[in-house]
Amino acid sequence: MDNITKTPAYTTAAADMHREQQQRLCEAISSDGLIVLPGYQKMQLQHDMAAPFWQEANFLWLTGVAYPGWAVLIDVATATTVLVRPDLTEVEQLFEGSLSDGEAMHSSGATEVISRVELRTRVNAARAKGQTLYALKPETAHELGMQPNPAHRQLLDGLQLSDGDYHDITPVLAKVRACKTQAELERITRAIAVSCDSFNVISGAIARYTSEAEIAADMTRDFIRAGGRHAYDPIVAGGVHATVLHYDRPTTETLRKDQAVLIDVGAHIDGYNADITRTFYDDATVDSNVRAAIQRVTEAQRHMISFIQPGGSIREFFQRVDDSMMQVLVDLGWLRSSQKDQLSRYFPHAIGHGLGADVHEWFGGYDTFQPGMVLTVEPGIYDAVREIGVRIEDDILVTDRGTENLSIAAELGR
Ligand SMILES: [Mn+2]
Repeated sequence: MDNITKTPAYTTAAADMHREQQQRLCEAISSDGLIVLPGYQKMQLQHDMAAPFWQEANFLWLTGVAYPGWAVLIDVATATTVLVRPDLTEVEQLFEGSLSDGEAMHSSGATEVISRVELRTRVNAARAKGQTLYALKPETAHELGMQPNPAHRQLLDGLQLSDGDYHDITPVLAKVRACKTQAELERITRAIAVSCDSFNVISGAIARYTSEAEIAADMTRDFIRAGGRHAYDPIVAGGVHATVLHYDRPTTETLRKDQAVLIDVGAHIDGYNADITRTFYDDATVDSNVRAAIQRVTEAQRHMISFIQPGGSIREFFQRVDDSMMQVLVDLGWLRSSQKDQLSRYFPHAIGHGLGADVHEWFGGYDTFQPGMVLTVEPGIYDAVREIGVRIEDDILVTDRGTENLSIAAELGR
């Protein structure tokens, strides 16, 4: 217990943080009007069992309301925020409880809570007066084959809004959310601190862990005890399992002592996420090729972080990363220097992504790094034939002068 950091409570109250974010969004929208956005709907897991609920990140960022079926209405001119409660049946109330109007206003800074019927009345009145409506265009398909959450489509259909009736503020929201406020950074830092503590418990005892499941279980315990949950299904992958990028089925099989174990785990606490990867091994027993791959990726990762500067080109960063990764693979003998076109065979994913209320965020459409951005830097190399998968991932804050590695406390281990 004593090795778990006791981080202080936030200095910024939730309502103040969300009010600031509502105002930032309104300032970023150039003309007056009404913003109408839904939270996610509850989704079915099995016949009468709901899937674990995750709130839509834009809605969570604006309101902090982490219950299903809510919506928000914001008047851009005054930044006045009104929450819309879901119509819950008695059965739903009985089984799942609900958020009271008072609690919802207290955490979000909203001035009022209205019904779905009243929402329709207000939106119709705004349209009759010729006011502009702002909403998020629903996703229709996903490259990973997922069904989109129906909340956005249902809200627009319920208000009888078709594509031409509203302005899509997806890019505006992404841009505002890309740069974090001090209050957001406090929360991100806390999610990262809890995660780092858990990583260090594992790395300090790595030779004693005999299975992926043991490691995943201990980290889950740490996160729940800290009032959080996993930001995504934990990836604890021994040996060849680490060559599956999102391997999320930790087994009780005995870990091989000559192989490494890749751990890509982050805590979600109070609406914000960590996303950290370490590849641990037992120095006494590990295969020398595995050790060399981990050491080389680790050195390259540290070097890449130094490529990031406020005002620096994001495109140039990606280019320099590719050059570094190519050098790693040449040094390890996985590729020859003439095989630049083969880089994605062993380095098949992006070097990183924004991190905040969503685990995977955009860079907000910016061409250059901005102070307040938080991004992951996560080079990895994978080869199922060699049974080696290595990834090292840290969470990096862009500051006025350079960068700060927020997850540096998670030791690289051995
Ligand atoms: Mn990541």
